[in-house]
Amino acid sequence: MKDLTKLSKFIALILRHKPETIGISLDHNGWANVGELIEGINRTDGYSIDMETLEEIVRTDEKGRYSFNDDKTKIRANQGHSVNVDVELKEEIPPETLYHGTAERFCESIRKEGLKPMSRLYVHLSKDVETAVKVGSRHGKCVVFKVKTGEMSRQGYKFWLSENGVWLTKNVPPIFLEELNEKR
Ligand code: HQG
Repeated sequence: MKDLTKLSKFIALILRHKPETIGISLDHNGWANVGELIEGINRTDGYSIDMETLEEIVRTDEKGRYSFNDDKTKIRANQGHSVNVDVELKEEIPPETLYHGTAERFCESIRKEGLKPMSRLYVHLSKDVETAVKVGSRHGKCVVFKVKTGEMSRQGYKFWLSENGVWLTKNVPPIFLEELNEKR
């Protein structure tokens, strides 16, 4: 099997954070031109891609990170951006509880300031503890916070659900957070 992980990570970097790495830009809605993306990647040392491989990456990505437009002339990341684009997220009422996995070393600051988007546009929340553990473990020893999203929503905080099922919000004040680690 082809190892598409390296290419997929590079595409995430381009479509979420640094399109300029390959000399392209994203439009207002986060779309990149597919032809430009393929040419740009092929101009980069150590990377090569064709349309078939790009389609395979989009189709098989385990988190559904990317979408094509209808005629596959454009591609974008569904969430996770640091560049300021509007991916036309759907505002939705969240479930009563969502989860956020993070690293132990961030907890003191999170207890004080709540959850902030940091380098991204939104705070990312997971629908179950298992997913939150995976997300948090990317950063170090994992701690999971339970987020009282129902209460937040009733108080007027907005939530969006990305095309690939990630819950997003702008910030979570500490009063809506409850640490779960000691209970697991
Ligand atoms: C932490 C992955 C200190 C926050 C995942 C996190 C996700 C604070 C880190 C998506 C803080 C930012 C996003 C505060 C938040 N003080 N630290 N006040 N507030 N933090 O990677 O949520 O594989 O930007 O807890 O699956 O870990 O890329 O966010 O640990 O859905 O598709 O600051 O990325 O998806 O880290 O992950 P990140 P995240 P992909």
